[in-house]
Amino acid sequence: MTATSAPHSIKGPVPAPSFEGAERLRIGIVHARWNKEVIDALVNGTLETLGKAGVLSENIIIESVPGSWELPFGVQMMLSQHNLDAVVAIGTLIKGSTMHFEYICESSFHGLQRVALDTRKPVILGILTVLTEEQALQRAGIAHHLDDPGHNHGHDWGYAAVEMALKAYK
Ligand code: DLZ
Repeated sequence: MTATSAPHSIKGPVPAPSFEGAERLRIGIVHARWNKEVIDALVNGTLETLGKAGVLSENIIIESVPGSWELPFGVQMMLSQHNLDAVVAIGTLIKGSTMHFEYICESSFHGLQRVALDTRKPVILGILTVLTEEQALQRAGIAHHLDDPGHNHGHDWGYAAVEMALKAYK
């Protein structure tokens, strides 16, 4: 390892051992439109692993909401209007100089969990909550100006959606 390369990390999930049956699944993505560059990378990362796991592109629907605050309602509406097996909610909250960040983080996290438990449908938490723009770029795998562009967390969310959708599939 050179002095500038990224240190070894043990964090992060391993994908489920099997995604058998994924071709039957219908998956939704609802994404916020704040911090678009990062959001685009995260949505693409999610789509990549949904495809790798075997979900058909015609069985994926994508909608957007203004910001992360609107994600719980957006997911609830999507679940009520479409027959879906899981939804990935994608947003990026970057801390500013006021308390806005803390309130939106807390409410959107609680809201998404509530929607999942109330509807009995898996809702995948795809919201980055970061302190700097740099951290957001790294967690979307697009910090190309660095030696290591980082890891696209959307990859983990796609796999998580398939795993949880298969668990809930009737
Ligand atoms: C207002 C706001 C702020 C300050 N920051 C973000 C952010 O970093 N990421 C995000 O997704 N949304 C942000 N928003 C917008 C709110 O989520 C919401 O869309 C507006 O307050 C309108 O309800």
